[in-house]
Amino acid sequence: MSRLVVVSNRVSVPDRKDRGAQGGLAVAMHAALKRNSGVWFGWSGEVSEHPGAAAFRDVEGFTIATIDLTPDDYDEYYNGYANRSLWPLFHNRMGHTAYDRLYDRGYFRVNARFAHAMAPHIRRDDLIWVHDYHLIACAEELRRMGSSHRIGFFLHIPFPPADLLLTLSSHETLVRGLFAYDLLGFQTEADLRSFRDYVVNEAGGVLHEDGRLEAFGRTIRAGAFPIGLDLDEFRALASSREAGRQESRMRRSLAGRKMAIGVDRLDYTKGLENRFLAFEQLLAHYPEHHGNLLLLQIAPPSRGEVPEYETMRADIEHVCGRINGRFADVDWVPIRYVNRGYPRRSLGGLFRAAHVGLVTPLKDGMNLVAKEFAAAQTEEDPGVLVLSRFAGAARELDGAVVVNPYDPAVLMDAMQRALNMSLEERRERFASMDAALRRNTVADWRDRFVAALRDTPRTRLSEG
Ligand code: ADQ
Repeated sequence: MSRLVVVSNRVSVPDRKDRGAQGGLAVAMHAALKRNSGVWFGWSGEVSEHPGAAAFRDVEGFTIATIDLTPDDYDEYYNGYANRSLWPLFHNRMGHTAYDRLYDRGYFRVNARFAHAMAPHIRRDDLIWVHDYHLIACAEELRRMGSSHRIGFFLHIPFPPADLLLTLSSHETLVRGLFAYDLLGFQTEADLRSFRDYVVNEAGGVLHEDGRLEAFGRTIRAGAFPIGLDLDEFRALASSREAGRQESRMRRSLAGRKMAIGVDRLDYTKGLENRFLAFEQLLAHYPEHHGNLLLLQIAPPSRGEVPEYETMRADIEHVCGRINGRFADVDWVPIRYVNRGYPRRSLGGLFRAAHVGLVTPLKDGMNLVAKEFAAAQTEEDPGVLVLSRFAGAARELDGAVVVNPYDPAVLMDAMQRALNMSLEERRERFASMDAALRRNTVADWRDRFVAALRDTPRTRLSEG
């Protein structure tokens, strides 16, 4: 069987001591790499003036290969084009998008460096699977070097509408880069539609009846492959002793009050400010919640070197402080705002102690926290998930209360409804979400993508 080569910005090293510390995605990739004696290739996380060749190390049954970045690479490719241009634009946040030629050049340079560093280590029959927006241009460089491998790409974040993509001067270069792959995977049908729309209406491409897309002299396949959860693993974590301890600790501190919970990286796409404003309206409209309800928001900071994140952090702290000042009493604070991450085991316990899960991003590729909240619930007394319609997860989790996160009044109504929902309705909703989680686990997602990639015909070099 052919080897699997996974390429992503960061690699995840298996942790034998604490499997629960790894996300489901990492665990699923490790299993596939092990099965295929594969290689996981990515950035080491180190920045150095003179990065050498790739460093290799063998872990349980597969190989990890990493390269360092230079300080310019780090600024232009990682903090620049990936996190200040592509990330905001692909999440419909044009106001946060940086347009900077230096970033463009840095991105394509580093993508080429990835390709050159890995090329000597790829075998003839390897399947190559590239992940996410950091490395869109990787395959094109491999093709330039003569690669005729089957190469697939999965985009973990949304694909933007054409009008937004067109604001990037490098839009055509990017999409041409995507056509160097054999198979493209998106989180949802809506993302796939946005991509097709660009290809057909902006790039003069053709959508064939069987779904293949033709443009830039190549014909490729593209499909929706929504990512799933390692359901058994997460359920086991949520039932672990540590989760139980965290749940009891939380319940003791709640002392009979109800709790809504949010767990997000501190990111402007996650809709935290709107969530807080909606919670404020809830307290203003329904005084019965005073002293009887709290919002626990866990939000570890991320991307602190990107200026937009600093501004957003200050804005959120301001809103949170104002709301707490307005409503708090000597023995009750409405929002507990926590800027640190918790191990996934603990999160499972906290999710179980919550009556409502608030997952209200303004835009999100999938959002695994939504699936994790649903998975952690028990049939006896399930909590209610309030979920943004703009998260990919909303297309699958039809048992959630689906909301428009931009409108605080809508969000307030949804919270009130969730807090007062009958046990019968909560159980029905839980059953429907449970079925959706079972239908599509992270292993199903991975296997479907790899099988589809294996099925694509090998690229003829004259095409490349
Ligand atoms: P992310 O934007 O990182 O991922 P998400 O899918 O919500 O977002 O979370 C990934 C993991 O991080 C989850 O397993 C979650 O438990 C953990 N996590 C998030 N916040 C945490 C916190 N405060 N403390 C501890 N752990 C936390 C990108 C896309 C998503 C897509 C994933 C996978 O942006 O839309 O779902 O990739 O494809």
